[in-house]
Amino acid sequence: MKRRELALLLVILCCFGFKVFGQDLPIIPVPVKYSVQPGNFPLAFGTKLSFASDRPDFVRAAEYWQEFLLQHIRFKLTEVAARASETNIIELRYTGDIMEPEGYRLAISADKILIEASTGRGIFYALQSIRQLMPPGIENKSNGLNPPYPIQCCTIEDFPRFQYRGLHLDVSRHFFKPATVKEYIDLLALQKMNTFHWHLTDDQGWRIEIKKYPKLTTIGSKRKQTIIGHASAQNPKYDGEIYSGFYTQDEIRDVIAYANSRFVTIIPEIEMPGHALAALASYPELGCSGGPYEVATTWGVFNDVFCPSDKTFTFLEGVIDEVAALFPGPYIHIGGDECPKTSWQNSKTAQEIMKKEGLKDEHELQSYFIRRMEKYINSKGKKIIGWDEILEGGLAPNATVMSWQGIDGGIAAAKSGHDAIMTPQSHCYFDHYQATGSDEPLAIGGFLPLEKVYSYEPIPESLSAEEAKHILGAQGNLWSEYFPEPTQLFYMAYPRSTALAEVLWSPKSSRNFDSFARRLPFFLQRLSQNRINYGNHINHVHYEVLPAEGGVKLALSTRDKSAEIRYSLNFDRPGPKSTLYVGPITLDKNTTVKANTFNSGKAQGAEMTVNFSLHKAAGKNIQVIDAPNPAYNLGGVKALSDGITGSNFRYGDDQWLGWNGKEIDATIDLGSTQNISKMVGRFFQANNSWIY
Ligand code: TNX
Repeated sequence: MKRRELALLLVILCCFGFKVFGQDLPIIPVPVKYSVQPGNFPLAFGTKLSFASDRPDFVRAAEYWQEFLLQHIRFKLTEVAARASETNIIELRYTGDIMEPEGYRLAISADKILIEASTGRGIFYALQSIRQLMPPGIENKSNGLNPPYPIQCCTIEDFPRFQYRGLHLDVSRHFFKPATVKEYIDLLALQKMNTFHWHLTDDQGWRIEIKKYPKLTTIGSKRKQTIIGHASAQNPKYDGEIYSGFYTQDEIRDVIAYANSRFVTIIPEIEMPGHALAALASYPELGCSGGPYEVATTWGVFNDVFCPSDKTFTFLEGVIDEVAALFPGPYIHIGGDECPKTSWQNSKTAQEIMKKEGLKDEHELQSYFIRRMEKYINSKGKKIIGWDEILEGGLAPNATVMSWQGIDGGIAAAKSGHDAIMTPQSHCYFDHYQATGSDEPLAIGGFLPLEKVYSYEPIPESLSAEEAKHILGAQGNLWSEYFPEPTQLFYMAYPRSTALAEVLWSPKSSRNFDSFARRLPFFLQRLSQNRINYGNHINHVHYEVLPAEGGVKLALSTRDKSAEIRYSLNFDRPGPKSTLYVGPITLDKNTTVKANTFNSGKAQGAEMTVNFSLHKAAGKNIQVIDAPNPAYNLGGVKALSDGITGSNFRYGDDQWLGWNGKEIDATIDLGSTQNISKMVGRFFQANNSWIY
């Protein structure tokens, strides 16, 4: 080879090498340590599998993998005994030297994949990393992809930061079939989460068969109708249709087995003493007034709750007997949240119990209720978890607190030596809006975009290192009032739960939103191939209004750095040939700006529309004396005079501001003395949401 050719080859090799070595692995959560090598392992017919067959959890991981491959690429690997010289093999090897119980080491070279772990769980997570390295197309069970399936050569060392990595699902407000629940579990395991919190009972429906109390499902699983639209609407309408659904115990067992094959623990939740209307409608003698009660048809908190009578405890113990026998996990969640005390205040039975037990108020009665149930549940060999209201009136001795109203419940629990799981509404409620567009589907309220989830730090600053050990992890909650269908559920859960998964698994020091955003498209492709609907906001166009002479300038941006932004100013839908955005757009007359992101000529996000109206105050500096209420201040005060007109107010809106008990005293600086003939403001009223 001539010297010039050699030099050229070296340059090419260097470029190639740089590209390979410099790249991210498309794995979420990002592994603790990894390095990428050139080449790949070609998984094909004839690829072998060996595993530590004397270890049941290794066998379970191997069976999962064989089943996964059969479903997705239509063949299994040939099982062989491990031999050092074997090539074209995936080896699941036991190693005692990996201390983290969920950790693994993975070495992928062109002729062998070696996974080492001390548990089947670690092996399972390595397999999820391999799954994410395989072409996304294989996710689609009817894919036409043929082997070999290339798997990038690399080495990985990985283990989770937190032991509790959960997702919750409310199946009471809306029922999700076992097949959907399984899909939900499969995806949470794909992102290395390990706990599924199954919210099985609430006011709007009892969803688990209890053989001893058949009316829970013949009556309690049905409501006569369901509210249409938001529960805060002035004149709510109802659909007039019976809504029902429950899981038989066989179906529950089947879901448990499915979760077990994916190393997912299920925590069943049986709500008490509040959120109990469905149970009371079935057995009215369990309420303080004796009923009759009706399974709820709207959303909210209801005054009728379990009466703390012996009848109630006998009933709940009967329920717990069956629940404890069904679910193999260590925890039973007993709810404990949002229990109004009015029915106890008005009840002779409740007041007598308070007297007899020396309880000074109804909060102590709530605590008595929970402690009594805890004792029973402990006697069944299980531990309780409750929402943070179980702190009211004194915490039950062995309880774990799920901190939802903020982080204070978690802090109080940890400081008193109790375990806590963090699920603050501010960062973990995936039933809240994820974007501000007026095309977002109706949600309960709030505003929780992807970045905010990603920025979540589960360990509160005020805890010492010792106390922080009680923070087991965190969980995303999916309350289903506003998403009746699986497609809507997944839209709310993804990719926000993916962001939380990385928060919970990856080291705090490697958390980086730009890196996450680069890896996310691969994960989303995988979801698409599984026909999973998700919120595709990573490549939305965001705008910022900048002041400019005679109008404003509109700056556009997107978090997807690989996409270009194109826009139109004439109501046309932006297409791949529309004007390319290169810098802030001057707006000096009434204009509608529409924009989208494009990659290889294909629209990526949802279209952004901004209606600009020119007036003297547009884009001018505005100052207020009292700041808006933080819950209604997403766009900052400049939203009042940016020239952009808000549409109908919705939660998560960044164009409307709200003040609570304060005057709106604002000064707009027009920059010079000007004649004003007219001043226009727009106001919004929604009495049921306390907006006047
Ligand atoms: C509060 S979080 C509730 C649920 C609702 C949810 C809606 C909790 C323990 N209770 O009953 O569904 O808000 O976001």
